[in-house]
Amino acid sequence: MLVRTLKGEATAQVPIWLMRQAGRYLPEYRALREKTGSFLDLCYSPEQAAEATLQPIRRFDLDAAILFSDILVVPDAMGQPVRFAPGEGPVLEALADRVSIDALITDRVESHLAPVYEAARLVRAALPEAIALIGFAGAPWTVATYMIEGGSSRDFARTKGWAARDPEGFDALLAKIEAATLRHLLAQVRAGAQVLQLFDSWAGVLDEAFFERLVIGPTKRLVAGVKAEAPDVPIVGFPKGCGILYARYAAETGVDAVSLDPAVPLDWAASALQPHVAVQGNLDPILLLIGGEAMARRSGQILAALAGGPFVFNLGHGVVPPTPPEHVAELISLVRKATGT
Ligand code: 1CP
Repeated sequence: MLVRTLKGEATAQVPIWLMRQAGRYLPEYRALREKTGSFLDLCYSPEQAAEATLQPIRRFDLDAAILFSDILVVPDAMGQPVRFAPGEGPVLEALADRVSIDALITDRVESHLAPVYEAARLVRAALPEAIALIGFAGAPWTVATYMIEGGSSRDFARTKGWAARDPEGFDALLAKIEAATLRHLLAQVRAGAQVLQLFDSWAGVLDEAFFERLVIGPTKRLVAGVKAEAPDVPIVGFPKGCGILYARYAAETGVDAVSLDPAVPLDWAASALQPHVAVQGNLDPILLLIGGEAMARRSGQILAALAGGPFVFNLGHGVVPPTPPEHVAELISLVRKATGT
């Protein structure tokens, strides 16, 4: 059902899955995490990554599983090692110059990330047929920010500075990330992924000229690359926080669907986006954390505005760790009841 909805078919039911539906808010994930080494060790252990992917599926009536991995496995595969320091987020040795870009390798994605694809195969084999497997990657701009800043950032000053000062060097970096990401997405499809999502978490910090060059351009080329090999796999783009630039993203990149952050107005999404692409979203994860009446009211508004066209219920960003799992069950049940499924 998810696949059909994302391709724009008017399905009778509204599919639902949640970004970060696996992870720390689940006690069984915290228990698994105690038995594994680092976060990356977990991502690279096929049985354990498959287990983390399947945990929310066992607990909840979801329409899709998203492979348990991370967007930063791609720089790791390109020869820029990533580690996740507890409580600090990702740490990479920041790219410094053209020489460090030239040293990146794009052709060992399939071998370095073989355990990730093995996890996808295990998950697909264990999933009921009606539940879709979603593969994903970071979009090149967002991945580039981590590679240049050496981790998370507040202002992306180094990355934007590089893009402005040395456009050819920066484009060479984006082209390398694009090539590695295309290989990563296609390998996930070969391993059983039926939907792909591109996370462009930092698309919202760019002006329109940068957005066109650093978000729309690379996304359009990646989508075309995937479509050439896997035309039947729908692609969801998530250019978080980009405001009315969602309209250009939906019209120009070739994605089948856009995932909306919580700030996108519902009526605007219905009139400006939904005629062109399927939409997914956009409950504020904090309302899932709070639960109860506030969550129910806003979910009703989202469904009323968007369920008339191709629509997938989701959050506007990932589940936050203190979320009570019971609220997830409550949300799914209210979406099922409201849409007669
Ligand atoms: O167990 C832990 O403590 C590690 C926490 C964690 C988890 C559970 C990280 C570290 N990544 C993940 C898994 C993850 N990351 C998934 C799994 C599937 C699911 O959704 O259930 C996905 C899709 C991602 C994607 C991801 N990683 C994004 C894009 C989405 C978003 O959140 O905007 C980004 C930006 C990352 C980078 C990342 N990974 C982890 C951290 C702490 C960060 C940095 C986030 C930041 O800079 O704020």
